Amino acid sequence: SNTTTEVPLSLESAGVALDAEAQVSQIQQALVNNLYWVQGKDEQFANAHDYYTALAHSVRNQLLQKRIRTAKTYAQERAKTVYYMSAEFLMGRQLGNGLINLGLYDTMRHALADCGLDLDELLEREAEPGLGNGGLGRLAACFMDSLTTLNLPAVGYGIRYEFGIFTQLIRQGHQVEAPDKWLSYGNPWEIARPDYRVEIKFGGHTEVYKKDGDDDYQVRWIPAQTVIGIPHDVPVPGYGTENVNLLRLWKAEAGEAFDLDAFNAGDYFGAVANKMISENITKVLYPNDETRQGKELRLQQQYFFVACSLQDIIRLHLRDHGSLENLAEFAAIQLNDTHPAIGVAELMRLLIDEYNFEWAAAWQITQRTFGYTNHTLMPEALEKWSVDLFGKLLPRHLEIIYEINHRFLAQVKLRYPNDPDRLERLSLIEEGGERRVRMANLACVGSHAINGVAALHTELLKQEVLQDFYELWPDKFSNKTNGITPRRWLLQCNPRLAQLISETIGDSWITNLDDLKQLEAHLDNEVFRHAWQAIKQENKWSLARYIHDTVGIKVNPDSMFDVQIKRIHEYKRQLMNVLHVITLYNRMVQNPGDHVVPRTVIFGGKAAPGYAMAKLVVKLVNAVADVVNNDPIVAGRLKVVFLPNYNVSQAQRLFPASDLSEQISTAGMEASGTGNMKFALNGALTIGTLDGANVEIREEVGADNFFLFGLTTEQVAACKAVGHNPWCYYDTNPELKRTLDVIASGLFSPGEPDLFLPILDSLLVDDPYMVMADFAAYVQCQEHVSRTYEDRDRWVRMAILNTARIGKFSADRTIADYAREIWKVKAVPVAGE
Ligand code: GPK
Repeated sequence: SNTTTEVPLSLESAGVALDAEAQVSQIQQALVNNLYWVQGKDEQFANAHDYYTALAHSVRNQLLQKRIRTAKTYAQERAKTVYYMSAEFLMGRQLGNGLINLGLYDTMRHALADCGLDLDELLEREAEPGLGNGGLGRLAACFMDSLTTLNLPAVGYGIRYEFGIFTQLIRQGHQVEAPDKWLSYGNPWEIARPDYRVEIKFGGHTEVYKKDGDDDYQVRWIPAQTVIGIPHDVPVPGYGTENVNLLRLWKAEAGEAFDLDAFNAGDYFGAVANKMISENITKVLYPNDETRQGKELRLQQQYFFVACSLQDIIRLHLRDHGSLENLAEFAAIQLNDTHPAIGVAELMRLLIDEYNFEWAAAWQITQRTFGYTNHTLMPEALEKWSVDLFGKLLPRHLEIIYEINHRFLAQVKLRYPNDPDRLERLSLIEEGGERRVRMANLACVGSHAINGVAALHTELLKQEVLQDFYELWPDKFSNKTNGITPRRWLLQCNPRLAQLISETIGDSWITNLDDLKQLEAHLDNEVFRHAWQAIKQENKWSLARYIHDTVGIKVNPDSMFDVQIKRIHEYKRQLMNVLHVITLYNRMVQNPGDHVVPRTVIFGGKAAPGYAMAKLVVKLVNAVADVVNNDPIVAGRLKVVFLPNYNVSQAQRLFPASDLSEQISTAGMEASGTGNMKFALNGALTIGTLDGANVEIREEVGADNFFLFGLTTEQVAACKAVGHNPWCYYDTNPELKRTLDVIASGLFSPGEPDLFLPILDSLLVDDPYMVMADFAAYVQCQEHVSRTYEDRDRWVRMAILNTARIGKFSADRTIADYAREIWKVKAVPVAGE
């Protein structure tokens, strides 16, 4: 073979149209060249991972080519750019997505098969980049896909965690966390850019000084330590476009200057040890979802990536526009929750201390540049940093926050002269006890736009969590209902269904999801319905195989696949789902001969390592599975599966194979949910409460095609107001009583009778998530679900209608709304070569 000929390592892109055969042989040549020249491997010794890497490099090369042309076009057009700042980007694997977006998927499959390689197997070699916890991080990833697909100039700024979300192991039914060494075989998708390094300060003190030739006093920050940020760029392709945007993730390294003293003093080891402290900043993702960690390192992470990103934005802006005066005309910075909210103070610091702006001018630029998205109503998730810690780490920012607060509260006082309580609530500083900086207040004051992520959530924000800000500035508020990318969440994860849809209505749905409505015209076509059902069945078979391979449980692919996959949280009520499973089991034990609709109840999700109650729920699911799956009375009519280590890759297997989507959070607690959208897009029916985006999903798909149950937000509030008494449900509902009694009996915890007492206590003492109150309605609704599933033709029709009517929840729609209403950015398509 001619492996040693030095030819370019990229695949031919567009340009001269190659015939299929020439394209295949060129792909093969590129792979062999990659193996040889990039990885130093002979074909003979190459394993599947080597081929994966070779393929990844080939795809990356093409993306880089497009990226370079994209950057040129954006600069030439002086385009306004979106900077999406997020502490998390849960991107999922890149290779399959890259191939699809480049339109190379099928060609590549054939080219590989030609050499005896299976594309699916190579795709499985890619490590999962788990740089996020759950919904918030995955939303950022879907947004990046849509931004590029819509040709909007955008950069995602975040953190290159060396360890992503932990790997979840299950040992004796308990969750055990293992470190996620996702970089151990290298990451072919990133390019380090040491040439764009920036320096970041921490700690120390501030001082007043006089600038040369200036009468005014200035403040300067004398840090105790500096850290270097190195950008790592990941190209983000869009579907069917030449544009390629960038995800720019920052890695912390030791500064060169600070250790010199130590070196000079002969303290070589001390200096190197210091280096490690700096590098800790981007070492690991905090695995808490919706709970704050008041840890110093977490604040360091937040400030680090935001400060790096702002320097980068300013460098680019000055390159193209010369002055920061017009920053807001060319830059829209979106804060994904409060994690990057320190950016408000940092931009003020940069403008005032480094670029000599007056306060008023700097403040105007800052407010016009930032937008803030809130993702939760849960009070324990609102970030607040101790003033002590803040001042120690960011002394200059604390001064600036005090000044922002001073001016802000003066303005509030004019508007509400005799309302000290309101002032106290609006203040950026929480008083009483340990004083704390309220990051949500900082984000609200520093942004021109504030949004929630579903209609209900935005309404509740306005009425509750951010009520005072809403009364002050109603025009700042808007709703932007979340969405998902149909490329990853249908085209890529469910190729069979995607093909059936495209054969039926054409493929415009891929970039215009509303076009799925055309499927409704085929509802009465029996051939179409059968094809639809057959695909779901095939997907279920393939999931059944995966379940058997991973946890050794044999499930019946003809049973209803009833699936709840999301982070484990009390408010998401996985517990209520388990209680339902136990109730079904009790019925089988009591009346073994009764007719039942077979179910496979599947759970997946990680519990935060410090969240004891969530971890106990994981154990309960596994314990119930042990009993139910091994009791001959059940006779295969009920199976319970806990799939360990739920992540994006696993999600891509689960959504296409699901019949029933569990969206059962306590009303008023789930800001939006996005898994709910992925299920419906793949033709699963939802059992759900009127919470988050469920409300809008039900509106879209029709009440007849959605299994609704449970208290509304108002009813939950009313119930709590009069004093919710969970005991009365226990006393009056014999099935519920029996279910709790069985847990208390120790059936699921042999040898450890008290193991689940905390769960029973929580249910019977205060039941803050209203599991007891909603239980009867949930069980009754589940019976309705079972009866409906028995009428398979009716079920399939409902499933098709769910897919057909889910178009609103495309992230393309969400992003178009942000672009028009908040960012004021326009598409800048890159011309083909
Ligand atoms: C909200 F506040 C948070 C958080 O810390 N992490 C997180 O994943 C989720 N979220 C909400 O819980 C979901 O309802 C929502 O769909 C998602 O953010 C995206 O907006």
